[in-house]
Amino acid sequence: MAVHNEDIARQFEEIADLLEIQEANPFRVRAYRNAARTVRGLGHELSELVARGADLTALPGIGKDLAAKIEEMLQTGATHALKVLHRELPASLEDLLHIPGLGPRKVKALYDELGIKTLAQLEKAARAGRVRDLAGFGARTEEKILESIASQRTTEKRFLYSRARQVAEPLLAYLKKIKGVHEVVLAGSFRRGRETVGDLDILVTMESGSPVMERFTAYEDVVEVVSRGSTRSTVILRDGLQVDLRAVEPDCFGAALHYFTGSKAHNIQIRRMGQGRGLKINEYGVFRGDERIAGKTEKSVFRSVGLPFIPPPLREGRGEIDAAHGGKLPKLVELSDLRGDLHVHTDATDGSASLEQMVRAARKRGFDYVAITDHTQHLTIAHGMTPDRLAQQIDAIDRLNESVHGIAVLKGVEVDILEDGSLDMPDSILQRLDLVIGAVHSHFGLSRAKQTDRIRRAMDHPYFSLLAHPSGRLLQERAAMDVDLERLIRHAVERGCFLELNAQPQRLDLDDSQCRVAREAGALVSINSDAHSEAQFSDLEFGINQAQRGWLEKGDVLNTRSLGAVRKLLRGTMD
Ligand code: DGT
Ligand code: CA
Ligand code: CA
Repeated sequence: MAVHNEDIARQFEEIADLLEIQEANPFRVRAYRNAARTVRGLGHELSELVARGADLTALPGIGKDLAAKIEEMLQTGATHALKVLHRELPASLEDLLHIPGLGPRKVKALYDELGIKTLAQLEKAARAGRVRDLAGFGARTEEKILESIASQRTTEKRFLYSRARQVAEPLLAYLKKIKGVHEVVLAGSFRRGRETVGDLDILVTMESGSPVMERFTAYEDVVEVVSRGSTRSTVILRDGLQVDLRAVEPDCFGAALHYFTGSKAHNIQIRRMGQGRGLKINEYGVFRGDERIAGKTEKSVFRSVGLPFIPPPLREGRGEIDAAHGGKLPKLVELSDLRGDLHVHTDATDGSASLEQMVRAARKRGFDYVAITDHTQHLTIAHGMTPDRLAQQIDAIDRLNESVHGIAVLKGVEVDILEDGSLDMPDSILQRLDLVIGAVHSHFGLSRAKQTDRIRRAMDHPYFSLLAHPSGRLLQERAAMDVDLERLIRHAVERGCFLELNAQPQRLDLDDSQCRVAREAGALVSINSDAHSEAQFSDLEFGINQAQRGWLEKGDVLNTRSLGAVRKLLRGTMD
């Protein structure tokens, strides 16, 4: 069985969580967390590195012991260290840790004092009002626990796009190698670039007699074959992701691709347009009576109802058909339009690479500029910078700009927006910067009015340039803050500052509809990687997906501008 980096990272995280519950040495805990982050940030599968004989201890934060554990996991899928911990602590405690607001300390209190090991036990105790009396809990916490258990129950299991892609890529490569197979294409929500996907929908065309279905169901990561037929099979992969595979005739490939790309809402609207013209449109083609008049390509399907090609990210039934009809489809921003990245970390705070390494990696991607924006001291877990340390970094960037050619390094900071809306860094330092990114990292639970006011106040600060990850959500982990985002978007326009579309796959914040609101309000959006390692610049691809789903054009995006134009726009926010 192939062991992916994500599997390894998760086990390291679980070890860190369980060690923390055991109150183990914090340095040990941190070593595992850093290792998880390093593994996630790698551009290559560890299995490939090891197969090539690479020395894992050369990776940041990976010593001999962790390297041995990685090799153990690659060989056996698991590590002895985690098994030992599971003997001491029940594995189900991990589920408790996934409840927002329950960190290791609280989970330990629940376990030690109430003997709670599972979600079901937690729910029962919370219902009976036994949780509120524990030190550090209270009635509000108890209520929140019950809410999040209930919401976990009702939300279907979805997968982050990034995770789905990790699983899809080797599967697609495998399918392409099967004898007699021609096209292999991912359709569904994945093709539309949604931030999460429910399942993968793969279409293939092939010569008759190709063993594609047998080989698909025999894929090494398949744990369950739900159904197997000659034109359609469904399997479940090891991590729970479902995959539908459909074999289609080349003559109706376009119709099938259009149908299975969806969305359902979009399909229904297209089918209705067809009906208005006396056409029947389904996954087998476009028919007038019994005659198939289109369907070999997607373009032919759109043409049959008088429309130009509509890019998949727009196909959500949110006005794209009217726009296409009126010749008003947006010309979507693309990855190659980005000229720089305005949100990047280094090992001065919680990044894993040095200032110089990050700058070189940005230059290698062809960027004209990159902004270094490390954390401030209020964010202690990220080793946030004091004013003195930021001043040193500013000097270091000045020196670097003299020695590095081909890219401009902008001086920035990701400053914590404190509870009262003030910024966690004195003005005397902020004024030396090219840009100031403000970010909420605490007090997510304020009331809507207070939260909106807090952020507005931060935006009113004379040196505020850009609002990082505006909703604060972490997909599948933390809900968006209760905040009036439309108001903040309008405020950004009035104030002349900008909003981020954070490209980290778990953030993608702004989300697609918020991007669209920003565009309509005339606010410029900056698509930023928030890279914490050299490899994470490639997260920008996820940001571009989301931007496209939000109808953004090149002109709507701040960092498609030239260095000169960006400098000028940023200077506007800094005086
Ligand atoms: P997901 O998997 O929940 O992330 O979302 P999708 O969009 O991939 O949905 P899925 O996998 O259920 O179906 C794939 C596509 O097939 C969907 O986007 C549109 C098409 N489709 C599925 N069911 C229907 C239906 O009842 N009517 C129409 N018109 N299209 C459908
Ligand atoms: Ca799907
Ligand atoms: Ca499906």
